[in-house]
Amino acid sequence: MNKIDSFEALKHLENTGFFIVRNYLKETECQEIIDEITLKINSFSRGDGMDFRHPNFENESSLTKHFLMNKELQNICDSYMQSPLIKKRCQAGLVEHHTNTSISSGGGWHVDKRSKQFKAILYLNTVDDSTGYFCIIPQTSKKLDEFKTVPKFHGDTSMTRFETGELIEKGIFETRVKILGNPGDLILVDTSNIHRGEEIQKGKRYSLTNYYYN
Ligand SMILES: O=C(O)CCC(=O)C(=O)O
Ligand SMILES: [Fe+2]
Repeated sequence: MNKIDSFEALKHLENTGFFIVRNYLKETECQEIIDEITLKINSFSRGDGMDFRHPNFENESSLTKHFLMNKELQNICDSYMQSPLIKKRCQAGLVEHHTNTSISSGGGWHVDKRSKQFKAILYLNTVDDSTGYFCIIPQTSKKLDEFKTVPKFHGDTSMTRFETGELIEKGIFETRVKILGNPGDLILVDTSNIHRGEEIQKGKRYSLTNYYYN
């Protein structure tokens, strides 16, 4: 398991909105977690992108619990957020390709919140250009007011969803960073930057996501 250079991580989070830690978890451990997800898949529900999600997988898997309770990640979260943690949970996700259906993790360009939000996303299998990679437009959190938002559903006032067309028109779509990776690669991210899970073109993507609520 690789240790995180927290100075670098905090600097990158501040400057770009994300930081990648390669090879954070062993591939054998990732496979164990995939096996646990596979066993429990009937208790998962569909997310916004028609992906499968379990909101509290730490209750089903000790390796997942260990990932959620990781002190190193918590310390980076504390330093970055500069506000006390209220609760945390670990979501397990499976994005699976189906012909003629658009499936992604999260469904389209969005921010989770319009204010700082720290998350840690762990890829459990190989994520290439066609397996629903995480994608982020760096340095967007401080200029959200420049973009119009679209409601997620009738009456939605969260102002968290954006249209691809507008991101292209305003010239920031081109600056997006596609995060591909191997099993065990970890993404630390401030999800108040515009991001999405890309639509999956083939195969499956398994991941764990730590949610930290401050
Ligand atoms: O898992 C991903 O690639 C991103 C998911 C996401 O943005 C979300 O669930 O808010
Ligand atoms: Fe998100």
